[in-house]
Amino acid sequence: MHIMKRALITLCAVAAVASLQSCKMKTADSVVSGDAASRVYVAPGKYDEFYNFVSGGFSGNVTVYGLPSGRLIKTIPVFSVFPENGYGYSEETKAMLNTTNGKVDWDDQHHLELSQTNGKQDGRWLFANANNTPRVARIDLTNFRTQEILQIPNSAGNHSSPFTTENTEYVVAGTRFSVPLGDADVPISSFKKNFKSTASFISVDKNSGHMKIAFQIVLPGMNLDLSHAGKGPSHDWFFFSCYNTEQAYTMLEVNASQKDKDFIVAVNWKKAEEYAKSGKGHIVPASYAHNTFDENTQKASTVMEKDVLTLDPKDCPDMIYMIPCPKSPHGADVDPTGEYIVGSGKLAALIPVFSFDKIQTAIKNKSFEGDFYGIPVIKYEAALHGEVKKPGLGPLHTEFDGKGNAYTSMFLSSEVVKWRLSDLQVLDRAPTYYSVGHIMIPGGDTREPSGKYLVAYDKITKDRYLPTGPELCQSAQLYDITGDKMQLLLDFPTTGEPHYGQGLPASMIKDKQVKYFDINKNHNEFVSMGEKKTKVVRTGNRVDVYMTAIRSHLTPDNIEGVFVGDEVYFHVTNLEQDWDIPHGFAIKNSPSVDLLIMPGETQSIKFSPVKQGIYPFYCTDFCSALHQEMSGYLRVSPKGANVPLKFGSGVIAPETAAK
Ligand code: RUQ
Ligand code: CUA
Repeated sequence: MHIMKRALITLCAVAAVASLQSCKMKTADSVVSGDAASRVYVAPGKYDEFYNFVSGGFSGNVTVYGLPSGRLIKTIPVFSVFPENGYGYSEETKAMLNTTNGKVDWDDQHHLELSQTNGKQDGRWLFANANNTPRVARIDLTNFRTQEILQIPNSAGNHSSPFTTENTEYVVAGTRFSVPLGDADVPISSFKKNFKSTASFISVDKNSGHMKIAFQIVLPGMNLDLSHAGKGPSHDWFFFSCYNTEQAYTMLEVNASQKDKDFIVAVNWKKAEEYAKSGKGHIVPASYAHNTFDENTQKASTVMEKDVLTLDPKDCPDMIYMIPCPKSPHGADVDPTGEYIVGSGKLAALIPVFSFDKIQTAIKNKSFEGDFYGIPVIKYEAALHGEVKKPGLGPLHTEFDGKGNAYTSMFLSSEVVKWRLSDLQVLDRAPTYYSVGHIMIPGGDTREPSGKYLVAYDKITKDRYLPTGPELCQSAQLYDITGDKMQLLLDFPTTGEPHYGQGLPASMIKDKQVKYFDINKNHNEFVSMGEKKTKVVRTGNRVDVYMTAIRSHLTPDNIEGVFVGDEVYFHVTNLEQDWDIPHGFAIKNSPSVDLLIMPGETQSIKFSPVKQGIYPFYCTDFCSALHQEMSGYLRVSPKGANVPLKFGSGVIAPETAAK
């Protein structure tokens, strides 16, 4: 009977892998212990212990949750326009989305990384990658706003990004799709000859955070997948996983899975830096957009860059080595000591763990098994610390608890597996619901993981939430990892499709938050420094409305003398100097969107009326008891009508400020 049962369970597990629905897995009722609720309960008025920054996948933006409660506390628009607050629509922010292909309003946002000092989180910036139109963004953690977006040339599918070195010297960006350099027009079948993958190293200014592509390493055509920087002894190195070293350009599902092993690409970035400085590189033409938001003028602007410094491994000996890694590796993760590099072959039934020490010895002793386009390939055995045997199916990503343990997500067998770095023994496994992608431990990819919680980001959630038609939410699951056994505490739905996340102790940044912008430092060219400074100015068919917002009125609130065909710009200054008092601005029939103007800030939106009529405008953020009264009227007359420009509040001023 016992044997029967075990056989059934095994069968069930196999079936579950084949089809999640074919077998009823254990439900949360049976795996969540009785006191789980109290451990995620954050009483009203109390703060969460951690911030959890979660990538938005195909939403293009980043969301922020509190842990352990799983409460959504913020959406940070990054690569996608955000009608809710005007990001990407307002005159001030739209340049953030400029690229060499014009304004690109959407992206696929996969991975996040917090800035580090000495291998530890420093709470300054959050970096985000865009896969589809290769870009890297920097978000300021004092105001949770995107400050900078840098496009990456000679790249496609910017997937192995935006991982950082231990002092945020560099943020990397590696190509998932190889492409010909310089957007060359070549036959697809010339892949082997013409297609290249590139690993870009973006330097980050210590004080301002400003990003710049320091150098771009040009590699043979293949797919760079993920990456992580070395730590401590391996500080000078960066490790990229890659697949499709078969160099297939069609039917990759089959053709890119031919070889038993692909590679972990080990890049000595210190050496690369020296080569770049000593003139070993080539400056080649490349055009890419660099967008920055200036806090002073409160406006984003774009600089089109003209070239990039490339490094060819052929000219740079001892800069790159390849380490064979089984079965199309995905994750490349480095443990807190910097000694172990974990590759995750997504089709493998084991997890290879490489030793940095052994890699160094292998390089010294030239224990190579050959080369890949001139890049030495280290013997697998010579680099290997060992293999985790039978960990589960479909290993993807690994995080660390700082106590000598690693946790790997298993996409196919839907579980998180805990194992020991020293002897590679599997210690525990916990089911996920279902098909887990990335996992995250706050600080889990730094020298100092917090080791308290693990969050699994699941791809498929069939039967976990109330059904909502064909599309179901993606979700996150919170585990307590303080004991020997992982304990599932909570499920919470997420926005878009989360991939990687980052977590950090709330105490690190919560007291540094900007509460409002100092109005005296507002140098927006369209600011109104007080209601007396408000005006409406006509220049040809352009009308600039300098407006203020303060509880509970907009000034001016009556405007006449605007005609069909005019281009009207509303520049709204929020005069409040108080925390949590944004005002909104919207006007009837505007195809544009809402503005959400923070205290002390000016935001502008363009409105081009196409029909005559009276257009009410109002504040969209419930700011006071008289919020509903916070409104006004714009009169739009037919083109050429004899209506003088008038504006004001109370009594309409008869005179105009026409130039
Ligand atoms: S990748 S799980 Cu960008 Cu693994 Cu998503
Ligand atoms: Cu201001 Cu509502």
